Amino acid sequence: MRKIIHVDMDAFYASVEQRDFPEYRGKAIVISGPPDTRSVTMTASYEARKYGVKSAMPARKALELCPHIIFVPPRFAAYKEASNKIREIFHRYTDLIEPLSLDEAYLDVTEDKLGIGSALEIAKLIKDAIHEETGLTASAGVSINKFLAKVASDLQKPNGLTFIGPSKVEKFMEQLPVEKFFGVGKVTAERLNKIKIFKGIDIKQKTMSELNAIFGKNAWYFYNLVRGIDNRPVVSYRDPKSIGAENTFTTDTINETKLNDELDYLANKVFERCKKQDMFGKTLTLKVKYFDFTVSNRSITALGVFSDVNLIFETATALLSSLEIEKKVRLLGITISNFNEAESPQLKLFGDDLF
Ligand code: TTP
Ligand code: MG
Repeated sequence: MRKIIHVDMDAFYASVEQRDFPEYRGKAIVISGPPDTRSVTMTASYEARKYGVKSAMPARKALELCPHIIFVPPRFAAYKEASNKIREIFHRYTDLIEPLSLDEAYLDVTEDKLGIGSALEIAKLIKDAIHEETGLTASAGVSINKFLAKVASDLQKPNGLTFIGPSKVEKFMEQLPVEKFFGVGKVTAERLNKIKIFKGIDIKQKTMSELNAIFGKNAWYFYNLVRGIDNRPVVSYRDPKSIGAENTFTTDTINETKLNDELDYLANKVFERCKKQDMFGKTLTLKVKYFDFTVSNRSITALGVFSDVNLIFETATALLSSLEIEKKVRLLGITISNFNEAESPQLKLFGDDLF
């Protein structure tokens, strides 16, 4: 049985602003561009949420809902700094940390560095340390897998701590409304409700073939999930040396269009991974494995970082043509390395990891 904690900061950007600017404390604020632009809100303080203001709505709408709301521009460096601090706190207890965004991470504390043993106790210590050292509050969920820990962290926000112990997992999943399930958005939830699926138990009562018809390739995931099983590991992203993607062709090919299409696909995949980990490197390596299993690698180091999908694609195609391929290709791969975190042009804001 694993011990997983999910930590998520409360109204993260807004809380940092309220911490740093006392005049915003206790006030309805929203992190966003001005309302007379096409800006979209990033987050709202809990005071503003009472009026229905939330993330990802037009700034104009936020003003309509709450006429006295204060618009605050984002200060990403401050959020990044708080994010680094909370990661440093996590590392006191485990190195098995999977950040999902600046303000959110999974921790696997099945074996913790200090030998504390109780995941609930560790979660308390982490929340206290975060409060003491950053002046911000976090909510945490503690359970036996990632799914349950994440749902739990949301149950008693803000400043919540929710534990779903092994003996409570089955009941909890049966009662859980489908819209709380990972990957089930509003549209899917409505579709499920139409076929009388409202809660976990309604999924549990379906046969595997019925689930196949409803969820397609994710049927197994849901079959297991309602039984309290989610075996996705906590994957630590800390300081990878390289980020890459490769793919073997179904049939070996020397066709230029096919090779370039594949590079396009790989460039997108690598770029998504770089974004997810907020790591952009200066060196791109193209790997070509031929039908006879011989391999060529070509690398190029740029002056700046590969922070754009087209640049990755164009560089990879240029490297491919420099190889003057004369035999059928079995596999292509693109890898980015040579990271320098300080130069990362982007901050990863939020993300998910199932679909
Ligand atoms: P969330 O954790 O989703 O939200 P939150 O921390 O503001 O509030 P909660 O207490 O409900 O957890 O996102 C973390 C930060 O990411 C958030 O403060 C701002 C940013 N963000 C965006 O910029 N755009 C978005 O659409 C969302 C959802 C978040
Ligand atoms: Mg949050």
